[in-house]
Amino acid sequence: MTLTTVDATPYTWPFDGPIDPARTALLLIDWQTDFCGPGGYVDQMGYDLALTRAGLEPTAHVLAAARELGLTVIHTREGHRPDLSDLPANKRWRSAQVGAEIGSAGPCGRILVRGEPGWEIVPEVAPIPGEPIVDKPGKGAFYATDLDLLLRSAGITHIVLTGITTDVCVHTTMREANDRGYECLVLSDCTGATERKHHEAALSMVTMQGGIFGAVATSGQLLAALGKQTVTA
Ligand code: C5J
Repeated sequence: MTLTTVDATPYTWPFDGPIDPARTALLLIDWQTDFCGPGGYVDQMGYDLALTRAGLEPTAHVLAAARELGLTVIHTREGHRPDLSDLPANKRWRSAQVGAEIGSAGPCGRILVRGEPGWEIVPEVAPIPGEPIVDKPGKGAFYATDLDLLLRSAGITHIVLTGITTDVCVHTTMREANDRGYECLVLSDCTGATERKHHEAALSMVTMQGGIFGAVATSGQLLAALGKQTVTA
């Protein structure tokens, strides 16, 4: 199987030649019930779940291809210790202002608390044995976690990002990865935000200044580069 480059924006990704599965990781960021399931954190705040769920199906196709080709697959989860000792006071306070206080009881258990039903990754893109799950207390997946160590130990230099939400945890993680020298690609239809305009703005920001944080492509464009057929609904 010959892998090629991705017809991405604003440049053909990656910058240094065809995709190398041995050096490329697929990152699945915070596909948790709290962010895309009924009764979770985002639902409790009153946002339209269709927006955060939109990327699930394309992500499942990309995940299947990545597993088949042997890419490193890493999942992340945002959440806090049950005693909330890793929850900054301002984060808690702000969540209370919008009616979904982190740590309080909701339909899916305590909001954004590790071990609760709402904190689990949804079945459509659930991890399988052997795929690391990185638990993070913040928005960026590199902060206060061993993600960088996992990636470097596996020889990863390139990262494909999927997940929710585009403008918060995906964007923060992409910026963190870019600063660490990883060559990043975000998949536009494998992400989603609580507001469409924020999703679009976040993707647009990636492409400014020649790809300030990396590049943007669709799942179809990535799958074509991986020699896989695009699945149309
Ligand atoms: C948010 C996230 N939006 N996973 N978290 O609070 O993007």
